[in-house]
Amino acid sequence: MSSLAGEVGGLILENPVMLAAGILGTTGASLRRAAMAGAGAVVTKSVGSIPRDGHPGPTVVPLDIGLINAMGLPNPSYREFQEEIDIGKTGGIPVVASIFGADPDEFASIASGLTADAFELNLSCPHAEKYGAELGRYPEAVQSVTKAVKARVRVPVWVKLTPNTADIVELGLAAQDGGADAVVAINTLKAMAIDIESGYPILGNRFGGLSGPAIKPVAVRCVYDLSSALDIPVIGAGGVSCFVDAIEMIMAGASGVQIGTALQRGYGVFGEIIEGLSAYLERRSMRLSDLRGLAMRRT
Ligand code: RRO
Repeated sequence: MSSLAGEVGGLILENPVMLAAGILGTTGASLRRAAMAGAGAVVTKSVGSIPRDGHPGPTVVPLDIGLINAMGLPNPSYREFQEEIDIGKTGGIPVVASIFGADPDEFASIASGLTADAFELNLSCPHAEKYGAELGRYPEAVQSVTKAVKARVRVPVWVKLTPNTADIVELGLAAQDGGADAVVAINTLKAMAIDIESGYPILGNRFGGLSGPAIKPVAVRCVYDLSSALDIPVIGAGGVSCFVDAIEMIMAGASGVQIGTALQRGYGVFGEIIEGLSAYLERRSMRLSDLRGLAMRRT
């Protein structure tokens, strides 16, 4: 068996295939199940400083090409969430806490109040007032939030970037300047769907974030651009559904990949991707590091 083990953004992982922040990271039991299914690391649902119910429903629009969600950062607050992280840890792999706040101080106080193997800063949710991309589309905010969290924790800090910008590299460089250990690209693309019978937007929040196969080419392009410009690792997320997609991300420069929407098919997706990746490397007598950034060759 070819080894998929290695370092990704300051964490030593058995394999580079992770659970993305989102629906399955809301409980310790689901984090643990992802670990048991073979994930190399798991990222929690984003947590903030006070409990939030999230947006009014409907919160999800299923599409043939992916889905649009506007969950609205529902979470019980970081104080109530430590227990879930601790249960997730019994899966035996790193648990990365995704956190959100409205400013550098709020991010830093949440990070210092939680124990996790790493933090992923959500500076990219496309549909939450005062949070996510409302901060994360400004390079100065990305840098100052990252710097504030780095000053307060001793574990790796990843920054999840928004694709809803003219220049994602500018945001990646800001995260790097703030001391980030890695960037994660991408969060969902701002989107909407309209019910043609009523003439109203379907989502309770009107707007949401598009994920799944539809956004994979955008994610691959963002990973490629970021990998070309940054010195820190890039973790690819966005529409990765099978091992071919994972390889594409790695060839674009990704050090690891995160799986979200594809988990609608069940936890077995982790095993499929890991086995496919392993068999591909074995067939070609290659190591994972031989694939990384292959598409950046100029000759
Ligand atoms: O909770 C959400 O609605 C949500 C979040 Br925090 C995010 O980062 N991205 C997204 O598409 N939805």
